[in-house]
Parts: sequence; structure tokens; C-alpha cells
Amino acid sequence: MAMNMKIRKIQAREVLDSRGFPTVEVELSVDHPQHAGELVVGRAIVPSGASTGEGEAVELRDGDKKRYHGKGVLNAVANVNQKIAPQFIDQVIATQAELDKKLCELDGTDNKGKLGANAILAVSMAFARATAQAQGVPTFRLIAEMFGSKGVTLPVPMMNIINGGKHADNGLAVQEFMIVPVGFDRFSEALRAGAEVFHTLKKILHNKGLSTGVGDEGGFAPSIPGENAHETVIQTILTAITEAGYKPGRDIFLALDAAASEFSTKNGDQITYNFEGKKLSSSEMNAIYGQWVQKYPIISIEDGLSEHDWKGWAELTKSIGAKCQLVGDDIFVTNPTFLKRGIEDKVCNSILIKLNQIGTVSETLQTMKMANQAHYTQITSHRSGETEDTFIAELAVGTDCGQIKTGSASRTDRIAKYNQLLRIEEQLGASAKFAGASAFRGLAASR
Ligand code: 2PG
Ligand code: MG
Repeated sequence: MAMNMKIRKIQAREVLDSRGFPTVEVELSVDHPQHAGELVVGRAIVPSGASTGEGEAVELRDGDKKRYHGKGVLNAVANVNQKIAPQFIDQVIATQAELDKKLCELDGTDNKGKLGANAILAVSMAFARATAQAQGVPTFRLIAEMFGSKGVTLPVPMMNIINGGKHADNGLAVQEFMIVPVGFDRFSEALRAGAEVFHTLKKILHNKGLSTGVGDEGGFAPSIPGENAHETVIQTILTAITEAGYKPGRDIFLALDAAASEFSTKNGDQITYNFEGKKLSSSEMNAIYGQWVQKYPIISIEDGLSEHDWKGWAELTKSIGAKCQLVGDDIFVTNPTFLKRGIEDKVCNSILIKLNQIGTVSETLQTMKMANQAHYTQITSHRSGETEDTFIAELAVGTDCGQIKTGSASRTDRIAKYNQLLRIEEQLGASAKFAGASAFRGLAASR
């Protein structure tokens, strides 16, 4: 449904994310469709990553060391208020695609480096919210309409219950150890199981004298002793699943985000992984993943290799791609150009979807479309720096993508998304479907 209301106001401001760093919030107002003189407001806040891919759209930071150690976003805010807003005020913008195209043209660069992806995305998301509100539909419905999907699928939550890498201070190379509750009829039941495992894990860690403080995404961040720290973590999570009363590999699977770009070094064509005190090649790294997938119910591995290691990735996909979801985050950065190369080179079989890696709602949907056509699964994802904004919950349901990665069962920046999914499930009533194992297209059954 096209909009025929005029945009009346676009207002940006600097707010804080979950790490206490500044980010951009935008309120975009359009005419109320029924009540003359009244406005309908859509609001959105953009998130921010720590383990970012090199090809991501530019997050504009002020660099003024006197404010927030250089991380202020007043320039991005000014770009919205002074450069973007005047182009759209009192204009009718009929569709999201039209708005996003105009925003990209106004920026004029390939990576949104002039106005900032943080400025552009906040406007793009706020417009989607305002449009939905003006049409009297929930945002996920509007997205479904744009995407040509049913918009009834509640995603499997990938819950990051042990944090490492750049999201914690505990020396674990692998950034995320996630539980994936698939064997449930409803999202709310899957979420309950995940939260119960989280609490059981807390007790286990406490009894071992390990820290139960949490990292950036709400998972525990203990310093695990020993040479085999990663396998120790995996085994401890499996114990927690069992002690909570669930069966690993049936009710609940495991997923990893290695974020391997962060523990690898590149010297010419040579990529070396610094893993558990050793220097490994990509084939040695791949051999480790091969063993883990054999030994443990790991259904998904994200960023197992560096974003520069296209060759290693192709080998990994060939060796375990039929048993395990292999997710490209840093290597694809939600960008159709990189995804296209991945599809051609048979790299990965899945893509992580982050709105702020590409910078508009329309381009995000375009990437998801391309992934669908190539039978790559998609995971809608948060960033490690998040806010109360729950747009990704709407995106996951609206596109029926079937999987969402939005942290552990703690920290309100993560829980806000889960709570929104609970509301959507209730709202959809009998038409709600939980993706469950089907989100993994036969991989769960093959294990
Ligand atoms: C990732 C993300 C989110 P960041 O690597 O997938 O978990 O982390 O936002 O720091 O890039
Ligand atoms: Mg990642």
C-alpha cells in the first residue's frame, strides 16, 4: 500500500546505546491519515557493532576527543536535521524503496560515508514505523507486504549464553556460544527453555567458583582455565541443557559465532588463526570445526574463518556445509555484492542480516531476497551495542526468515526484542507459526 501522506518533521538526536556510547535516534512524523492537523510519529534508534566487518557501511563518529572519547554522533545528527530533513519535509514519499533510494542518492557514496549509515538508517527505520502506524498495521505486517511474505513466522532464538572475543574480557577466542531451542511448538516455549538453561548454567558456573558476570550480549563471561577452554565451554553448556531437563540435539542445539576475523592475522595471502595459544592455518581451523560438529550438536557456525579467507571458507563449506549451517557475517556484511560472490564461490549456506551493515531497510530486504533465491538461510541479528529499539523483531517475523540472534536471557537491550516477539506471537494468535527445526532446512534431522 503506497502512502499519500506528507512527511512533516524529521528530528534526530544523540542518545546512548547499551555500552554507554552515543548513537542516533530519529523521529519522523507524517500526516495522520484521518485526523487533519494531527501527526503520526515513527521512532527508531540504530545499534552499533564491536567486531565489525571491513565492508560495513560507515558509522559516522565525530572523533572529537573532548566528547565521549571521540565517539559522539553530533555530525550524523546534524546530517539528519540539516541535510536530510529539508529534502523530505512537506513531500509525499510513497514507498520505503523511494525513500531509501533518495537517501542513497543524497549520500552519493558506495558506503554511505558522507551522511553516515547511522544517520541514513535511523531515518529509513523511522519511516517504516511511521508508515506502519499511519496504515494502522504492525511494522512486521508492513515489512511482510514489502517483502512479499506471509509475516507469520516466529523465529528460533539463538541465545548467546557465553560471551567471549571482543564482547568479554575472558580470553576466549570464540565470541559467542549460543543455545538454539528448536524442539518446541511455540516461540514462547522455546524462549522459556532458553531462559531455564541460562539460569541452570549460572548455578553450574557459580558452583565451579567461576564468574557469573555478563558480557555485552548478556551471556556469562567466565575465564575458563585449561588448554581446551572452548570444548570445556561447550561441554558445560551441554550439561546445563541436560540439567535443565532438555535433550541436546533434539530440543536444543548449539551454535557458535567465532568472529574469527578478530583472532586472525593476514600476511599477504597467508591467514593465521591465533587459537588457544597456537598459530593455525585455515585448514587446521577447519579440522577443529569438523571435529566439533562430529562430537557435539552444533547446528550453526558463524564467521568460523576470517572475512579475507574466501578460499578457506569454500573448503569449510564443502567439508561440513551439508551438516551444519555456515553463516557469513563479516564476509558478507549484509551486502548483495559480497553475498553474490559467496553464492558463486559456494561460500557459506547462510547469511547474518544486520540493518546497519548496509544502511537502509530496502537494501536489507534486497539482500534477504537474494539469499532466499539462492537457498541461503538468514538470521536477523542485533549488534553488540544495542538499545530498546525492537525493529529486528519486526524484521524477523515480517520476512519469515525463521531465525533471530539477539543475545542471552539478560540485559534489557536483548530482552526487549524477545518481549516484542512474545507480543507479536500473541497478536498473531492461531496464525502464528514457530519456525522450529524447519528454519534449518533439514539440518536438525540429519544430526
Ligand atoms: C556479531 C555481532 C552481534 P558485533 O559478530 O555477530 O552478535 O557482534 O555487533 O560486535 O559485530
Ligand atoms: Mg558475527
